[in-house]
Amino acid sequence: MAQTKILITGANGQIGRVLTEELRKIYGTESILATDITKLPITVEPFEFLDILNAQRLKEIVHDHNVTQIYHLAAILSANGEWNPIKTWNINLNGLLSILEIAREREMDKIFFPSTIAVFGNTTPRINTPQDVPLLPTTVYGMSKCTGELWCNYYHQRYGVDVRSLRYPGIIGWQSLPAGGTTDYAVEIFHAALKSGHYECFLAENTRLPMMYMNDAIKATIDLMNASKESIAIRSSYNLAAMSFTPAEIASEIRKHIPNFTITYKPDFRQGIASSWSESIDDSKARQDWNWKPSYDLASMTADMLLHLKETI
Ligand code: AKB
Repeated sequence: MAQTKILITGANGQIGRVLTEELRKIYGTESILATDITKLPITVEPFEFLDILNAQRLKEIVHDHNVTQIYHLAAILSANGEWNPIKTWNINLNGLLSILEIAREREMDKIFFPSTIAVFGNTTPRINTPQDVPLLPTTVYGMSKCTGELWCNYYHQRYGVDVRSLRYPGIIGWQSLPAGGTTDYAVEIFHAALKSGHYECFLAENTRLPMMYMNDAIKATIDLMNASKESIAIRSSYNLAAMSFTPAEIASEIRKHIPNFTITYKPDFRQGIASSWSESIDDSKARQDWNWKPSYDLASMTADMLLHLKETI
C-alpha cells in the first residue's frame, strides 16, 4: 500500500489552517501538502500554489507528490458567493468535479468534501433538521454544496470512490478568521469584545443558528476520515451538530467574562440567508455510524475562545 500523502486545497482558509496543522501532527509535516491560491507569510512548507480551476495543475501536483488522499476545502462561502454567483458555482462545483475525477482515475484512498447547513432552505424543517429532508437552498453557495453532495454520492455509487462529507455548521475558532460567510459574526464578536468592548451585529438578535467550536470540527473531520469504510452509510453528507445560539445569547455569555461588553444590531442581506437556514440539527446518524460526539457547548467554547484570543490579540 502506498504511503499516505494528503493534499489539502484551501489550506490557508479558516478551517484549512487548523486542519493542516492537526494532520501534520498525526502524519508528519512532509506527508501533508498544503495548497492554496495565495500564500500567507506564516505558511509552512510543503506548499504549492493551486488555483482549483486549473485541473491540469491539480493533476501535475497529485502526480508529482504521489497524493493518496485529498481534503478539498477550497470554496467561496455563502455571503461572498452572492456577489459573484457564476464564479462561485465554478469554483465550488467544478473544483470538486476535478477532485472526484482525479480520485477515480488514480484510485485514490479517500476524499473529504465539506458541505454545510447552507444546503437547507425555506422548505426544510428548521428545528432539529433531520438527515434526509427537502433541499432547496437559497444561495449559490448552498446550491453548489447541495449539488456537490449528489456528485459525491454518484462517484461513490458508480465508481467506488471513497468520498466522505460533513454538513458543517458555523465554525468558531481563535486560530483563524472566516471570510465571507453568514456565521462569521460569531467569530468577529470575540475579536470586537476584546478590542473595543462593542460589536455591531449584521444579524438580528434572535437569529438562532447551528454552530461548532473549531476543536470539535477538526475532531469530527478526522474521526470521519478514520472510520472504517463499512461504517460510512451516508455518501452524500452527514448532518453534524454541537450547539445552537442567537447573537443575544452569545453576547450574554461573553458578558460573563467581559461585563461591560455591548452589542447593537444592524441586520443586512445576510439576515435573509440566515433566516433560510436551520436553527438546530439532528446529527443522530453521525453519532450512530462513527460515534460522533461534540465536546464544547456555548459556555466552554466562549471561555476557551477568550482565553486564547487574549494571548493572540
Ligand atoms: C457560511 O456562513 O457561509 C459558512 C457555512 C455555514 O457554511 N460558515
